[in-house]
Amino acid sequence: MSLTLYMHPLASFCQKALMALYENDTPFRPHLVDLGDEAARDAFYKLWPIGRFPLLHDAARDCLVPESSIIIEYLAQHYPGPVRLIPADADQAREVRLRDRFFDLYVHEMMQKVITDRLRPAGEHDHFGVAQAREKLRVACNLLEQDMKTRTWAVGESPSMADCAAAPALFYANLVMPLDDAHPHTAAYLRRLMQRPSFARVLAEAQPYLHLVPREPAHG
Ligand SMILES: N[C@@H](CCC(=O)N[C@@H](CS)C(=O)NCC(=O)O)C(=O)O
Repeated sequence: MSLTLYMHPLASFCQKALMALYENDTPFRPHLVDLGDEAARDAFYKLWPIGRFPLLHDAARDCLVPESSIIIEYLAQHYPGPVRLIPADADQAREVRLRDRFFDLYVHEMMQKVITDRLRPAGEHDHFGVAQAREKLRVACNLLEQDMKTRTWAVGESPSMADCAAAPALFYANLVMPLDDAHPHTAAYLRRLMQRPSFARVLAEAQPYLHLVPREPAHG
């Protein structure tokens, strides 16, 4: 087994890469990084000074692959399986990449902004930034809601990289802005994603840590 994934089961972008690995039963060694542990943090920053995970190491090709989308592209190229997360058709592949960007930039990062602000010390909150992120998240979900009226998956008839991006982004977004309230088709899409065995496994592995997600805004 040549692949090692530096990750944490609670970390949403790691969940995106994990879903892709589980979709194809790709063999890999999970390396859990506890960023709260100084030694583990230092070791990880030595590998990848940007300090964000997931990070994939492939001993067979002697390379490090950061960034969840690039990891999925790498797996599709070098460790393909029966589930084609990047379609062979160039136009469909571009559509998948567009949707992947949409979920990362306008759903995932907006959700992250809202949740990580809750971890800031009193007096250091970015109320303006959080309000902006909530509004962008709402607009993104409005757009998605139109699409999901007629779609099962993000693009085409089978799950792709875009669905791997959607799953954790929508799972945590739902904690910040309950989707059933105004986005019923998006909520139904999230339920489909949660029933997909790959993401169900991701969530089962995150379960012991989920209580660490701050649900309520901190004061200050
Ligand atoms: N664009 C990156 C984002 C990765 C990211 O934000 N990872 C978070 C965990 S979900 C992280 O490493 N946070 C730790 C930190 O910022 O210190 C990707 O797609 O992999």
